[in-house]
Amino acid sequence: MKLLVIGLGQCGSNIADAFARINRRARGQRGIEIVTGAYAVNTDLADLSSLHNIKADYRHRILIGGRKAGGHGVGKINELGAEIAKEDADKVIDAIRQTPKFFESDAFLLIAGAAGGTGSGSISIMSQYIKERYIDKPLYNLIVLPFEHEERTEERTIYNSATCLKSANAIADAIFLVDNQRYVRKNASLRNNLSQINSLIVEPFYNVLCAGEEKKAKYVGTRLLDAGDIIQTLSGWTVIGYGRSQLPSIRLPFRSSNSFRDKGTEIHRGIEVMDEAVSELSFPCNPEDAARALYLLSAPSKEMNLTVVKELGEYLKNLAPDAIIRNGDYPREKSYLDVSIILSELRSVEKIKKYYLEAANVVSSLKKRQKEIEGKLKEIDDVSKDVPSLLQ
Ligand SMILES: Nc1nc2c(ncn2[C@@H]2O[C@H](COP(=O)(O)OP(=O)(O)OP(=O)(O)O)[C@@H](O)[C@H]2O)c(=O)[nH]1
Ligand SMILES: [Mg+2]
Repeated sequence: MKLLVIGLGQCGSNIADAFARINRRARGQRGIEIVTGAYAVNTDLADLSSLHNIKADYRHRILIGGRKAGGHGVGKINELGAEIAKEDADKVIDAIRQTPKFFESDAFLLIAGAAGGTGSGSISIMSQYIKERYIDKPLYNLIVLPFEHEERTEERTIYNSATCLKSANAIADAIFLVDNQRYVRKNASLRNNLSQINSLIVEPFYNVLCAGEEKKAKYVGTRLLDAGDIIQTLSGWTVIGYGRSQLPSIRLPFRSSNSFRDKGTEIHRGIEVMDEAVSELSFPCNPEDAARALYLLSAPSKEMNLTVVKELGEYLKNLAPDAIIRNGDYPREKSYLDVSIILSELRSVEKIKKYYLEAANVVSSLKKRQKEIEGKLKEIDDVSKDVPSLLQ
């Protein structure tokens, strides 16, 4: 599957840059393309300059809101991000139109951080413009939710996240949810290493996107996972995850790979890796809430075995009993067994509900505070009425 990737704001642009990097890797290692074009859109000129993989011209690194933001961002005011996106959407559409391989793109992927201003405010607006223009192509969002410490220290964090999620959900065909906090659970030092988090965010997409693009028969699985399977799976709130295990480099010569014991080990290893994929999902959710799911087993062809694929399917069915499950096998990895999982059409996501509820409280407390301020200003006005003004 080939994506046309557009990153909005700093977070979105950095992750789009990471997609451009895995595309380079796919081209170098496997001779295939998984990204038809990668673009960064921002109100902040310095952030656009700091990217590494997206082409460095103005058509790929697009500055918006020049007059309103002066090249310095919108300071977390996502309403301003939305307004600027409406005014400058044409710049992005123009760039997309000129993508040389545009018609090879299977879908759009727009990316943003929910808690900021530019990306949070512009992702739904840009999605709307692009969708109106290209009605035939699916359009997905990938939205990054903030670290816990950001939620505690800045009131706008919750408000921006909730308004961003609600607006995006009304437009995008599916939204990949990514929780920054998930990546610091195991390794707290990652909090200060956004580029490493970004690599972890894009990694599960690598094999999923590559599998359907392989042309050589020896790399095409018995059950090929292609763009059609992925598009059929993606709908509404979505999470992605993957697990991997290094395979032992030497097989004991006296055991044939068909032996009962080897099969048991392979199944066991597959299940362990799938367990890891489920526990490393990009956003906290209950797999039972998924109405659609997909898994891809990638391993060297000699390790690939349909019994393992089938066992993994049964295992996933137990975790997500209501889901329609699609699957694929991909005989490409050299020394790893790798399982990627997508859970989609999640009917309930507790953490999103929490954002909505807390944002509603923020809105009512902001209204209350505004009323108090207006009352106090009126009080001052009232007591000043007998004081002459120098302006008249
Ligand atoms: N995973 C990840 N999160 C990021 C990155 N950069 C920023 N964030 C998160 O994104 C949120 C802030 O959004 P930004 O993208 O910086 O904001 P912006 O869209 O540029 O908007 P303004 O700067 O307000 O104009 C915070 O929750 C950050 O933790 C990144 O490279 N990777
Ligand atoms: Mg910014």
